Amino acid sequence: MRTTRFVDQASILAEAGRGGKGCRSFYQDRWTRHAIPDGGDGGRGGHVLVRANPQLTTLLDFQAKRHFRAGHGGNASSKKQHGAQGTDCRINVPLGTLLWDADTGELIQELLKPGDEMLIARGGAGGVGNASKERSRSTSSWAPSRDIRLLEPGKLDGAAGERRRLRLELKLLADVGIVGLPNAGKSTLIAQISQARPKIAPFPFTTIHPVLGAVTLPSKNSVVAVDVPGLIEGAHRGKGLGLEFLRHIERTTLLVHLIDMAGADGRDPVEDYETLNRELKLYDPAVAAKRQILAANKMDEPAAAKNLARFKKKIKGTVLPISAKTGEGVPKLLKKIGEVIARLEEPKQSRDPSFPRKRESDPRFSEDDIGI
Ligand SMILES: Nc1nc2c(ncn2[C@@H]2O[C@H](COP(=O)(O)OP(=O)(O)OP(=O)(O)O)[C@@H](O)[C@H]2O)c(=O)[nH]1
Ligand SMILES: [Mg+2]
Repeated sequence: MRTTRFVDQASILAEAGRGGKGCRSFYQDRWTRHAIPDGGDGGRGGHVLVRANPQLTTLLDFQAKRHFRAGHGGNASSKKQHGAQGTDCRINVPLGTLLWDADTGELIQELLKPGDEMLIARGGAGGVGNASKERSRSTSSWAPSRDIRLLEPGKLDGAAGERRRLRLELKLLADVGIVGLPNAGKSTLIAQISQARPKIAPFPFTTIHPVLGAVTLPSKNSVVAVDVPGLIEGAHRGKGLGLEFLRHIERTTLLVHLIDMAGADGRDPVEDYETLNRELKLYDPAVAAKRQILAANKMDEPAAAKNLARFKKKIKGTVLPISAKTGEGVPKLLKKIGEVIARLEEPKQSRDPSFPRKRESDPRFSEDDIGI
């Protein structure tokens, strides 16, 4: 599903429900005339939970709704009738969402698998009714008049529910990140290999947010690719669309580095290649050290063959010539992606989730496919 707007950060307030009031009531025993406590307990307040929902791909909904409240617990009544439990509130977020405590700045949890659920604000306990006091005493030493005096009135009230301010951050879960300068043909490639239909146009910054696509490999395995907006020289200083969307390639297993080999608008493919790697490094050395498959795009253009020969002389490593437009060379690229993924795949959980951008280097990095 394609959303019209992509949002990958949000702030929300979660308020769990208050516990219901316990009841203090007595009935008089018909024969002994003793007053017997029969007040029920208050119901627990509802919890607020966050759940990973694979149907979602953006945090857009949290621009409209930011305040989430669970239901309060019901009050108890006589005849040992307990109050109803407050309704839990479930917040659905896309896979790959990180939950941060907005007050302490601590990472609470990453939600990576469908159905992963995390309790973020606990509902208050229900108040204790006086019948519950009766249960804790031995029946033989039970004395009704003393019991009335001993019952602490404070305990009848339900406890307040937790209240928490959270920051949500989405880092898409994808296996393959397609990176390159603007106009390199990234969107053309993802449209060629998946059902994704991003906008394609002969000018830079056509893609303004990441686009996911499911790709079937020759081995029949399916992987998820992400097309991220193009980077330009100075992106780390906020030029162009900046590095804002690079968080979405942090979890990928490998990168397909696409180079416009036709050198449109007088661009030099070698320079383009170096610029992109430099910007990746300035963003996060661990991202720059990710395994890359180099693909020389636009090989259907007349100038491409000469440029490729020059490129190969300067940059060591394998370069796969392709045309994202005609599909030429694309099956070979998919085969290569399959081979590399099979070797590198591992659970997509960052090893140090509290400091996702402070990883020093990635030991999966090897030099045989790339030139850095
Ligand atoms: N001749 C030729 N043109 C291509 C090829 N791949 C892409 N193009 C053209 O290059 C232009 C840019 O393609 P896009 O796919 O939009 O490029 P992009 O890398 O997604 O660009 P941004 O979203 O701006 O970063 C379009 O006019 C495409 O038709 C190719 O293999 N051969
Ligand atoms: Mg694009």
